[in-house]
Amino acid sequence: MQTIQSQELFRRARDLIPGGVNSPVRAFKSVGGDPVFIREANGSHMIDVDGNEYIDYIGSWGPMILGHAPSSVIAAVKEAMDRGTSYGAATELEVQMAQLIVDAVPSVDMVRLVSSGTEAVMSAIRLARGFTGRDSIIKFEGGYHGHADGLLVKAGSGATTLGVPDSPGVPVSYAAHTLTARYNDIDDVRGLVEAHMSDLAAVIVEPVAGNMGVIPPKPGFLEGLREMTARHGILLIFDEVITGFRVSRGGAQELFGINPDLTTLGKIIGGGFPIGAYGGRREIMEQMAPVGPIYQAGTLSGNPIAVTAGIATLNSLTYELYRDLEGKATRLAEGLSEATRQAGVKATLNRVGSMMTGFFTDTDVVDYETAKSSDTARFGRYFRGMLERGVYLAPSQFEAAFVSAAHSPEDIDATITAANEVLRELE
Ligand code: KE4
Repeated sequence: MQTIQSQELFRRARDLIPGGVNSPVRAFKSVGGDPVFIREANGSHMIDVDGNEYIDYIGSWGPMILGHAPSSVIAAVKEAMDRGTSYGAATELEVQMAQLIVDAVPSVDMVRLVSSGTEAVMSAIRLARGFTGRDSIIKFEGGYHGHADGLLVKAGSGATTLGVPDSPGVPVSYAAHTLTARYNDIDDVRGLVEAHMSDLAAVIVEPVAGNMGVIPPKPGFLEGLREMTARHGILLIFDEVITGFRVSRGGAQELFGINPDLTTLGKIIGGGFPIGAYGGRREIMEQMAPVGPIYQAGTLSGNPIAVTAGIATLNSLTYELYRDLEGKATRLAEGLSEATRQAGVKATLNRVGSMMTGFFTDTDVVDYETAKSSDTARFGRYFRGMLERGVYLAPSQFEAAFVSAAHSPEDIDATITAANEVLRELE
């Protein structure tokens, strides 16, 4: 596989953009080698600037549940563009999007659109603090909720990948209000709540962790969070930026039957355009300006093109699509697990719906510590072997792979074949 054009672009990019990328995890730093530069994508495939073609399991880190450039979304966006790209004024499209989210997400009575998941989480935390009059929050070690200052404490995803889970530049005074607990350890949470309950505004959790690699909630964990927070007037925030419309149409809260007080969304609801959203109970949401006193704003919030792409995407997410995704993801997970057994390689695979992560370890991966104990160097060699065989996984152990509606049985079989080859030779 030759990557001459990518190498030249990476050389130029590093001179102009920190690390040559606009988001750190794209730099391949933790898996070794240099990133390939993508020229185009369609369906389940991406093609790089040297013409190499890949079966794509990043899906833009979650948004592309339909696959790349789905015709329904592209047609809707093209038609919308002729009416202008941004007005900075209210539109019917935003009403339609709000209705779609309220109808789909069980706990959401009202919703506000913003332009990224980070912005959604930042706003939800401010709302929780303003609604409760309290300052502290609990997040989980390895949880990633975007890069707002107070959330870059023991953060997962790229922060862990690059070894900066507690980023410099965050004032100690900010981080002091962010307490951290172990994921899937309700007793650890209970200890923090009992010690800090008078100052706790919220607990924020990824109901299925996606930023330590995929880690499902243990039975009773989310239920325990719900019961404990309700009892102490602490708001429970489900960060469903990944899981929203991913693990089911109503997200993890529908899948597990647990209603948080606030929900953050992103990724899929924008169909590949910049978007985020936060929503929840009416009495809480009506604390937001201009109805209530808590402020949040955005030039491109509810942008008509992003919302058009989001509406076209959500309108395609049928019951049959999720059933099809489950079948494909099951087939892939079983094939990959069998490949590691055949190769005699110690590995475990975590999956919820069409999001999954393989870890090179023989222990169950249930939290940040067990995720970090896996052999990340071996993951890097596996990643590069798969890339050379035309399979593009997430370039980090601490991310999720996503199956889309566009992945064909042939894609799944080719991926399993590539895995068998790579694992047989894996050091
Ligand atoms: P964005 O600001 O990147 O749109 O969303 C932040 C965010 C919030 N909450 C969760 C659960 C998230 O996973 C994310 C962002 N996800 C990462 C990948 N795991 C985005 C990819 C990147 O950082 O380049």
